[in-house]
Amino acid sequence: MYMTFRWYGPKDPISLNHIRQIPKMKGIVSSLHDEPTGVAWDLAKIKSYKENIESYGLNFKVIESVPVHEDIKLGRGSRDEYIDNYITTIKNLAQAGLEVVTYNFMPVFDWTRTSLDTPFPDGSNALTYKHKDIMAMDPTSPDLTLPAWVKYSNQELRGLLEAYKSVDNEGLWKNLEYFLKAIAPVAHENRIKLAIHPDDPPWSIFGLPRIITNKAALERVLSIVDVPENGLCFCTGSLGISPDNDCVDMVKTFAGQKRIHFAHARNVSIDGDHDFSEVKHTNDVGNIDFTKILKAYFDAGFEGAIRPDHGRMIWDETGLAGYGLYDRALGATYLQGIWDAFESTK
Ligand SMILES: [Mn+2]
Repeated sequence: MYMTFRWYGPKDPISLNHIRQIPKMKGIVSSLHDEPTGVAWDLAKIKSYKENIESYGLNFKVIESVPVHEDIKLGRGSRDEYIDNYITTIKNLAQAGLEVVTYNFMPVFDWTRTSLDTPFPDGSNALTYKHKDIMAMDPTSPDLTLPAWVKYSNQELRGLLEAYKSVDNEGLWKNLEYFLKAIAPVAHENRIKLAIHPDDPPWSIFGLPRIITNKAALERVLSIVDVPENGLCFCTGSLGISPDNDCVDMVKTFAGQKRIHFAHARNVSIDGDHDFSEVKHTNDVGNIDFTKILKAYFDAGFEGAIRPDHGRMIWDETGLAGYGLYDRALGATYLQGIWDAFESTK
């Protein structure tokens, strides 16, 4: 395992210089954030982005993410063009020396929360989700903006929601299958590891299909194209908010099969039926015990990247919700400490 940190590029308020000061920080996870969804990434741009990161003594092997165009998820006629572009991007990333491509297959909305800054008694704040608040929202209301939503115009959003009415869960699986059967063989040839991120939260919102929600779904993804490169970004913070999901068991299974290519470490507290808060990484709170999770990775001989996923805002820090410096740095050192204890006593 090696420790990484997500960086949103030159516009990120947290600098590479600060990130490299975190103890045992080895690498950066990032993306060409200015590229519109669906285009093929230019090799020269990838190379110069990578060189900049590496000039700080950090490696850059993991892309998070190459976004999947909605036309691919919807199975529209234009998807082949976008898949061709995705293939070009995979080849260019391989040529530039990248190793892992993270993606997700969530329709329209990426990770969704109802509050970005719920205050906690200790003076910190963090992201939280209340299902009844989501259910009361009209996603096409012009007044409504929720965190992490792709910024579609109101009209585009209405069009997309309408289009998804004809795509149920099984339809979305078919479209994922079509996509993976096209790109996984290319990833295999080019030694690029594909890492699908589970749906966050792992249930349907606004009537949209969501399919990457549990162990059976992860098994199904891997079976679509059974090559080692077709794998997972295992996110405890997404899968762990469903009480039916046993994350330790899943790490044992999928890391054991060498199909986890990237690990997200986020602790979450289940506050009620479909309600949750993101909490600190330590095992005195929340539903994820990283001593057990990391032991499962350790026993499986996991060699991939891990990163502290979202963190709280502490010490009066402000910035990108979930992506402050301080709490994620604490998370990284906590996780690294657990790992080092396993290493030194094996
Ligand atoms: Mn995650």
